[in-house]
Amino acid sequence: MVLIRFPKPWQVESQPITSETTYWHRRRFLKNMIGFGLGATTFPSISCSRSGDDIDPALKKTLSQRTLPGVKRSAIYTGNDLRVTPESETSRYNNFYEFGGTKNIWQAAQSLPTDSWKVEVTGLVNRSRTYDLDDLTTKFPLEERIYRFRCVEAWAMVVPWLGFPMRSLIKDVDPKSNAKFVRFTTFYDPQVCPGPGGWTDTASLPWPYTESLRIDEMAHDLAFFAVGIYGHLLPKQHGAPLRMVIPWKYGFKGAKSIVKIEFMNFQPPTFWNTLAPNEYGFEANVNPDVPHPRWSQAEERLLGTGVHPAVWERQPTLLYNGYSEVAPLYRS
Ligand SMILES: Nc1nc2c(c(=O)[nH]1)N[C@H]1C(S)=C(S)[C@@H](COP(=O)(O)O)O[C@H]1N2
Ligand SMILES: [Mo]
Repeated sequence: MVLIRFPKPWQVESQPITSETTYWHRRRFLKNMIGFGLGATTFPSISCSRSGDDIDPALKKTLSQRTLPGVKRSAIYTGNDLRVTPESETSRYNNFYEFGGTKNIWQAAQSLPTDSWKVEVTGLVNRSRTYDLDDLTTKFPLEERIYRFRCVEAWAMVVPWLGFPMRSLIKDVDPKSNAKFVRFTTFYDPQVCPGPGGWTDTASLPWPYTESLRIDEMAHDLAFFAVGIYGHLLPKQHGAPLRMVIPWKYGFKGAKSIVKIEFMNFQPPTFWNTLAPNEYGFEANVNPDVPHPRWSQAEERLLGTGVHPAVWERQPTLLYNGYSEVAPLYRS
């Protein structure tokens, strides 16, 4: 038997491969790792404005110019005690495997076709709905919420999302009493989505990317659908036009570019949980005391706070990512 040593997540992240994908290296594609050099991504230092900070023109082109005027700031999720991560950092350090296996997918994601977007809501509901782009920004009262965000790979950020609480949608579709879980499905078209590339046969992955919540988790006030970020509509790399934001769970629970929402009476299989159930549990609540099988979760690194991910500032991870108000959901 061959023992393989895996790098710590911050070492992994200096390569154009995420720790989530290293599962596949170990399984079948170890050979491919050798060919991967360091990414060409640069990490300029932080600046402090909420938006429009030193964003280079190529990046700026990917950011929606459409602002959402009149959106009120949440009185509760104000981020007053938080330092917002600059948009120039968050909009080019992304996980979106449909468009590549590196963090540097912001350009590749621009091929996502968002023009006549529809989101179908079906399953165990009394009122099935199909929302179009316009519905998503006009049907539910929008608000801005500043949330902490924590990836399972131990990097973290603070982001001002624009959107609406998931419970507004629940109310609109009126679930039946036997609905217990909800499945969220991401756009997928093999013609448009090259997949992670390099390290696996993309066709063998369980596309489309799906995630799921218990219906009581979805009904919690914190559970949010984002249609915008930093005052404007979501750019494609962040999962336009609609993505999930579940701030007390690891980032992979938040599916991007949602096309379908189904209310169900069983827990459905999901993308990462199917690939590696011991690494990406269904519940996936942020917890400093439960290490990932390949690294500790005790600390997190703040995106963009240094010239390279290896030197980003560290801080202790908080239980439920600091959102302790969700604890009653997990008392049996
Ligand atoms: N469809 C889809 N959604 C996804 C992912 C993905 O690869 N595909 N990655 C997840 C992971 S692991 C993280 S950390 C967040 C990253 O969101 P961001 O790129 O907007 O920061 O998106 C999540 N949603
Ligand atoms: Mo993640």
